[in-house]
Amino acid sequence: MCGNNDLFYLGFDLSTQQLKCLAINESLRIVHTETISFDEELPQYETNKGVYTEGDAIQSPVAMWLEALDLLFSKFTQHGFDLGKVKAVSGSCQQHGSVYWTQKADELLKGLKSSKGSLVEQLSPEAFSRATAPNWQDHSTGKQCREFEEAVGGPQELAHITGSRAHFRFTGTQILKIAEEESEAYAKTDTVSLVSSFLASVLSGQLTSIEEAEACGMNLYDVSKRKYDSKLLNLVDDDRKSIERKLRFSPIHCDEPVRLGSMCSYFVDKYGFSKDCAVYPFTGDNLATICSLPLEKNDVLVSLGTSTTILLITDQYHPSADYHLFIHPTLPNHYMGMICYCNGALAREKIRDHLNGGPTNDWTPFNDAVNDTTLDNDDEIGVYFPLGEIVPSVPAVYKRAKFDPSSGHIKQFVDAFADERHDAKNIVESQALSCRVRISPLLTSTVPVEGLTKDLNVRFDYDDIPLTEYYGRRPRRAFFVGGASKNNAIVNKFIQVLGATKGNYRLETPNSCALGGCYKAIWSHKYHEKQTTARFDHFLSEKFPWDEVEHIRDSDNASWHHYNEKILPLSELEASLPKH
Ligand code: XUL
Repeated sequence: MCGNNDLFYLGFDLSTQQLKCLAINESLRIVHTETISFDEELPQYETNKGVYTEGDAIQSPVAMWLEALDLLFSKFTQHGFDLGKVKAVSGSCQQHGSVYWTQKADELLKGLKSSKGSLVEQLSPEAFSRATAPNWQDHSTGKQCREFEEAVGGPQELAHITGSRAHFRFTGTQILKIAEEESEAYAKTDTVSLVSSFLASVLSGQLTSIEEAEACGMNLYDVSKRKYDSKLLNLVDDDRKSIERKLRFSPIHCDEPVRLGSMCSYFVDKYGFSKDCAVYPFTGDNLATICSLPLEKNDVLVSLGTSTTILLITDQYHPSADYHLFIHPTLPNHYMGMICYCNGALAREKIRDHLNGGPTNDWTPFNDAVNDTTLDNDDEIGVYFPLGEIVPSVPAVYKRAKFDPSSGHIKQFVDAFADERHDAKNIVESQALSCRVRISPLLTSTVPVEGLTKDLNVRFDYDDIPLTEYYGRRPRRAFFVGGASKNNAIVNKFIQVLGATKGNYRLETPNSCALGGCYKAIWSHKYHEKQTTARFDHFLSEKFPWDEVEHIRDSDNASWHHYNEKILPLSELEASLPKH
């Protein structure tokens, strides 16, 4: 089962502040890691945290990424790692960013030679019509976002087509802005890559198309029809053929691994790669994260960081303007749902500090309140959004209410509960419950619902579905990551509310993006070479280093049922909030 542990697979992670690369062996163990930190190791680009910020516009220099790549491979060889034993590479890149190539690019890529100088010397500036790539933190496309949504009838309609409503960072709105404001650069652009297809192009020495899962981060791709939407393309460019050509027509579908080519001779000659080393499509960082675990349909990954992010695997295309759906990068007919909340750790910390009488890092009083089963909050519901929230889409607001537990309807709004310990318990409950109700429509694993007395429709955002649906749908497994996943009080509450039927796990994920890239590389290669016929999740599950994952505990049914009672009141409370 271990195979030949002298053969390696590389997974890159080109993120905002650094380029990282991991090598794994056939047992999926990490055998080598190298990282280039942009600000520190390439100071000549004068980036701050990897980017240039000018008002709302945030960009990264493309030449810096090329230099980082050369530097990275030099480190591998300096440290004695034999790149000649690498069988295949894939990877993860920051999503949404775009690289603009000139007509000369393909020829320059195909002509890359180690004898002709470094990557940056051979490609920059001639290969690029813009020296920089818009970064996912860019906020400068408000006008273009409105145009996108108006073109198709509104945010929900755009989400229906492309998997997401319009977002500043999504590539379609970024390209439109460049077409409008930098007509010369746009006219000189022959090909637009995402960061992921840019890196795959450099490594394989030819322009490659965009990977399909990544194309779902552009607001341009019709997810159901699996092709770019003509109306949206026309919005970007009156000459639809021209933008189609720039995007290299169709993305690379994710149904089966597609071998893009071999590592180009530049890397073979300079760093000793084998000329057979295969390059497989790169994907986005969140998409790579789900590939770092053997996640199956109905599994959820809960990231309890500064913000709370949920990634889940679903076969339901049930889009919403409040979250994102992407085609799954390795499982055919599946999607990745991504729900991002603004108010995660920060909102909890504010209550922690109130309880402590000032800012300290002591979570004891907060955790005690969350764990306190004698603290009766069975008729209380509260939302705590010190920052404007994405889900639901509302401005910053705190609101508390008392409800009638027998009917579920709100009786009165209150300024405060009995004391602030109630806020500690209520914030964790309502954060977890918000996750639970938003993932329900995307789940297909159901449990029998007993003793249901109310069967009415309950609305959250764009979903108006029977309460029974919320009662019956439960995730399969829940994986907790991020800073607050180490806090047992918070995690246990999430476990109670989410009610995963096949267990709850906790893990550290310092490398999840690059590791997802490694796993994608090894599985793609073995599948392509007919050494396995297993689907990605099964292949990974069999070989997965489970010893690195902590099984926390199973969910208990009683707690899960208990939170059924708070679904209707939460929906009523959210309906009462001011809108953006
Ligand atoms: C996702 C997103 C970020 C970047 C970070 O939509 O914008 O997660 O991909 O690198």
